[in-house]
Amino acid sequence: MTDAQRALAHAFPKDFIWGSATASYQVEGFVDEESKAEGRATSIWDTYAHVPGNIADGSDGSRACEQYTRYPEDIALMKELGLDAYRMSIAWPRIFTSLEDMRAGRVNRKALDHYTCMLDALREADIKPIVTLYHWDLPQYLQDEVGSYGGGWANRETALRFGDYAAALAKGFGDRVETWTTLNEPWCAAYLGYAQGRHAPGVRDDAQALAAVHHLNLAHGLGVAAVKAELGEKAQTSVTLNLQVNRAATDSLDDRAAKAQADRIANEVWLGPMLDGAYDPQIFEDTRAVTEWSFIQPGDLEQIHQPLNSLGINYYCTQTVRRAPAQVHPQNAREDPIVGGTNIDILPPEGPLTAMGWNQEPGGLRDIVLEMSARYPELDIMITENGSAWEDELVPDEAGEGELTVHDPDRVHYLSEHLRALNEAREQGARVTGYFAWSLMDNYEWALGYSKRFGIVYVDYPTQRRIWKDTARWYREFIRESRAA
Ligand code: GBH
Repeated sequence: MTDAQRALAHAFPKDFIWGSATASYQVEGFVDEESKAEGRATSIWDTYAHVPGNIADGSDGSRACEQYTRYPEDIALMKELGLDAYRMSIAWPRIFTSLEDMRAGRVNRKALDHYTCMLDALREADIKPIVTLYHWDLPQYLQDEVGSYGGGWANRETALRFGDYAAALAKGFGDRVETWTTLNEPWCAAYLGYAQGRHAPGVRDDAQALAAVHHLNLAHGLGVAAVKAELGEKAQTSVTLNLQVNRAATDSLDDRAAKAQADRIANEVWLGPMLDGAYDPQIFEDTRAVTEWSFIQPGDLEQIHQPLNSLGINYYCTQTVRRAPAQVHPQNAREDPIVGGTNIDILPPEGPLTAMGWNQEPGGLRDIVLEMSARYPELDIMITENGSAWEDELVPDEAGEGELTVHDPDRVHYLSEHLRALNEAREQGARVTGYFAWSLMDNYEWALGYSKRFGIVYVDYPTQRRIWKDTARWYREFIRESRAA
């Protein structure tokens, strides 16, 4: 750790929350034979992963990091890292294992017991759980057509059922969980899932994607209301958004208008209803050719607009946009057009790029945090994900006999530069209360399978060994320093 990094650690307040994040389908495993007795419905990700060609390495989440059974070991790991908090998600398909059970309100006791034990183990380790209700693993029975059901998030039913699911979790874990996050990155769920088809359920239909946007908003509102109804004011509520940081390619009016339009379809569709109580009417104009938004019903906006305690922001990179010239950029021609934004061109990112092909621009984190903090001064802001993938290589650890490690200076650099940018925002008055590194360990990177590694800890999948990368050691030291002096 450099002196500058040490000084940076000291700049953070003593009660700042240092954490790390994962998601159920990405780490749990336990979906096959052994899990049958435990009860679990198929999720849309099982289905999607089994379609040849959908996943880069043809894999699925059936084993992943086996955290469902290995959580005691993983909590010990968190403890050793010195984490204050663990951001995890609950698998909806484990809680209600069939449509019949869901409709009858019959919760799967075994899954409830499992998460209860895990939450108790976290409490024992003095690690605060930040629980996400939905991180993309929708039960397949809500996607399949049965009566009024089916279509997943394109169907209003799914939002209504999410409200029941949230109530069941609040009832089940209310005395063990303080911070409840309704959704993780509804942008991905709606647009990657229903417009681009790059995520489950693999639909490519812009009108369905916009219906999904609205129903995810509605689900959020119903979820917050259900949690508060069950637990009252002791429950802290939040939502996690991957707010896009769009930069205009030039200062021209056209490019700035393209940026504003990209911001609306990516960010304002959530911020407006959830935090301001309305959709920006310009969004309806932008998407006129796609849908008339007739799925919005009277009372929906009031339902969606619930008071929140905090806003979670996931931040990875920025993108540069411009008004599409008559002849569309060849790079963009391959890309999926933005919903309602075929006149927006996304420019290729500029290096040095991560293994995901994403640019590294810590200033984007500072900017979005300052912007949100100025706009919503009453909300705490948590960085619920931030991290990077690199071509990690296992090598012998010179320091430990026979041990292995990964030297990942690029990841340490990414992390420290983003923390520096975050601290700048903080020092300029932003109300940031926590930071969660994505991810605690390498895991199932969705359509990229196990080919991309975001962990601060390496997972050797065949043996399931957890191996500390340099970043893990660096983060532990950083956290220690921030509490010292
Ligand atoms: C998060 O998604 C997820 O919450 C998490 O589950 C996942 O493992 C993690 O990040 C890493 O991917 O695609 O080149 O235009 C992040 C998804 C990242 C989607 C940035 C949009 C824009 C860059 N977002 N991305 S690009």
